[in-house]
Amino acid sequence: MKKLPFEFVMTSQNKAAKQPEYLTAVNPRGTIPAIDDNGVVLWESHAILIYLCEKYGWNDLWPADLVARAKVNQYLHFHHRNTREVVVQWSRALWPAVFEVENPDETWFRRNTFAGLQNNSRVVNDALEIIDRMLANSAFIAGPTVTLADISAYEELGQNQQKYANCTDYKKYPNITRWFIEMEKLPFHREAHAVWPLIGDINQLRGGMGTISSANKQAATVLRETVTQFPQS
Ligand SMILES: N[C@@H](CCC(=O)N[C@@H](CS)C(=O)NCC(=O)O)C(=O)O
Repeated sequence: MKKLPFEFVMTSQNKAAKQPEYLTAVNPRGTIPAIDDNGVVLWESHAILIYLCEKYGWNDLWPADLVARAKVNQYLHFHHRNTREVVVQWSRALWPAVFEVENPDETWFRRNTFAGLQNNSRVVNDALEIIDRMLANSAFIAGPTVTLADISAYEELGQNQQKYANCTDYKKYPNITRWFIEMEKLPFHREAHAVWPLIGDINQLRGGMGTISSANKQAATVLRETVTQFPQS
């Protein structure tokens, strides 16, 4: 969005990110994303986003005004144990395709999905209802314009839409649905999310992890080509 040049390094959350060199030099938690900004190494997406906004003065996304910033922060704290749980709907729909298992039953799901994430549909429904209510009061999550709150929420929710992964039913949430349309208008939306249409409806996914991996590689090429167009400082 800000045309800041960067080098995108693709890794794998289950392999490369769990190797001792990544755990020691980048992120002891072994998760992605992480950033290395000339030796400043950070992990946790919200910490990375705030660091970049503060470094480059992107006060539209991370307002300088005390109260406006507090509203963004309010959402960012809410995100982790609420919106983030939507990932369960993604993994529940995705796991059978990854392992190429047809018609898995509940026993299979119990064995193959994260224990703490089972039966969480109430958390997800509550989170979606709360976000929908927030969006009833303003065009975006923390006020009248796009902020880090929207970017964080959208990365979790946007991919599950019917036209992409198709694993969350948003019909009950008219404000979220309206907000999706606005988020899609942001600069470089298509380039940043090239992987979404490439993977498509995950209920129809064929080829398991191989398909997901090649879609990610193709999307990374789109991203890298886009970044080459940005002015170098
Ligand atoms: N709270 C973290 C979540 C990071 C996270 O869970 N990343 C996933 C990929 S989307 C991951 O690396 N998972 C591997 C694991 O948990 O071991 C953030 O916002 O950066």
